[in-house]
Amino acid sequence: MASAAHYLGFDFSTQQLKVIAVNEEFQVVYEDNVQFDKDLPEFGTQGGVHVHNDKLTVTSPVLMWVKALDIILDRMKSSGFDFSSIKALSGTGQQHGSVYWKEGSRAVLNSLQPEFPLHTLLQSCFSVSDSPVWMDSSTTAECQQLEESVGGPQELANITGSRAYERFTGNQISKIYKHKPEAYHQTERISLVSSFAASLFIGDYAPIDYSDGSGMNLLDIRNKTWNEKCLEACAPSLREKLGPVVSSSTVLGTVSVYFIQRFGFSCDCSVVAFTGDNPASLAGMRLEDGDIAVSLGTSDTLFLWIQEPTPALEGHIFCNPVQSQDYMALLCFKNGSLMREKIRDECSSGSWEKFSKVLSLTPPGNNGCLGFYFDVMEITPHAVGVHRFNGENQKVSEFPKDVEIRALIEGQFMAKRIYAERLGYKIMPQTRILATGGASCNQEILQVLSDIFNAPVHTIAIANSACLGCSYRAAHGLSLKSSPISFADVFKPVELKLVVTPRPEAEKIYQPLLKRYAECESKVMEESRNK
Ligand code: 5FX
Repeated sequence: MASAAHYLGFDFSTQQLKVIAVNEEFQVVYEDNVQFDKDLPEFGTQGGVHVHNDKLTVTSPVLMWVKALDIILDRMKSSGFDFSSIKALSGTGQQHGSVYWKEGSRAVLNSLQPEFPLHTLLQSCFSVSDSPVWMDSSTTAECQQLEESVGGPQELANITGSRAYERFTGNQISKIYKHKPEAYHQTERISLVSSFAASLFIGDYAPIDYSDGSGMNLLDIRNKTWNEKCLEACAPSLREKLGPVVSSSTVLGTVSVYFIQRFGFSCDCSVVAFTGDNPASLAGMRLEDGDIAVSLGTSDTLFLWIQEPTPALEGHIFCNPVQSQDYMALLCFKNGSLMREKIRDECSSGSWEKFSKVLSLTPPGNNGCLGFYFDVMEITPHAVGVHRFNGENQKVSEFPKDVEIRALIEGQFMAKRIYAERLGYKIMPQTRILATGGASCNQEILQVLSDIFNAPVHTIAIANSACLGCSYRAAHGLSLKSSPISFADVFKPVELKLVVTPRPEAEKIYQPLLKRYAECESKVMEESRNK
């Protein structure tokens, strides 16, 4: 691998840090990951996070992420990887999480000594050692305050692309300011997980990119500048602490001397702005206008490329990570895999095989039985608990096991269709659904997805789309320096595998059911509010 040129992508996700190297043909030549729970047990995380006693506050130790980078780079070095061949690198992080750099840290970043690992050098650089992450839902009060100060939820959505969400960074910063004022005042820079990781590579504070910056309830997604009213509503001096915002394909500079001396990186190795994991996945999947990507992982997400933002009260509009004048719509559902696994354990003795068999034997539409399964407070919609309705719209406390399994899967996908349509998405004859993530290998689950959307479902022969997307973004960002070439011109569409097509009777069954699902959902939300 000595002479070829390479591009690197890093993914600081919730449970692990991943790295991928691609060659000039964009084939993967190196891949590795560090699992936070297993490889860094000294931090005592579960699934990469600490859930606090209130069950609402969720954080990750920032030094765990730093140490994971030390480990992954050391392993790459031991494997003989030629760092001098890397032309550019970029990366991604779980969205919304925030990192608080203590006064004086910029000077430390500027002069990292190559004989020491980063976690030793940076150990006293953080004014908040436990970073709030996207799973946190403890900032309801801050959300209300922000929405009120700009004239209501729709107004906030019109400016920032989303109404106030608990996990969105502005509200998290506001909570830190209120509850840890001293730490806040000692903070010189606030980064997102993505820009924090980029900062490690450039040895300076890296700017936040437009796309990940759209997940903060602070950025005006049309002007691409911080919105003064939002900043003021969250915390004082926030503009200085956040620094500038840049387009997601900006070359921020080159790697710092630390990486040249410690690992043998070339002094010309460019660092392209890091972005959020969902935007990075859009790049990795090489999504085309009109496609709808459904990622079935820890959280389920659904995203699409759009030209015109139409912010709604549920869901998010972000700046597009590969074409900065365009946008992407995102819906995030917290009760994804963990909920499916829970029902699998309860209703099919922990076996996916039995679970799938039930799906193939039960009728589409579940004889009118509908279910809402929110083990933890859901993001879309804001509701919690398990709620079941029989065919007569009456609430029931239990379903037979096979009905329960189908109600869960149908409910999860009906919610996705309803919310995508509310964001302006229209299912057309040419609509393609691109499924990724753990559950995308389950054909019976995908059949339900296909039936409910009345569209064919394809899978993509790529894993780790966010991480891979960043190696592509690194290459694209670098090439933009010499010519204004579009991402789609550099990367041809990804190869898809058609897995399932909708059953002919599906649309007729699900059209009325979708309407009923939306009505029952209003009742569920009403109940959650009154709890
Ligand atoms: C998106 O808004 C989310 O909160 C999640 O998908 C995180 O980005 C997961 F890392």
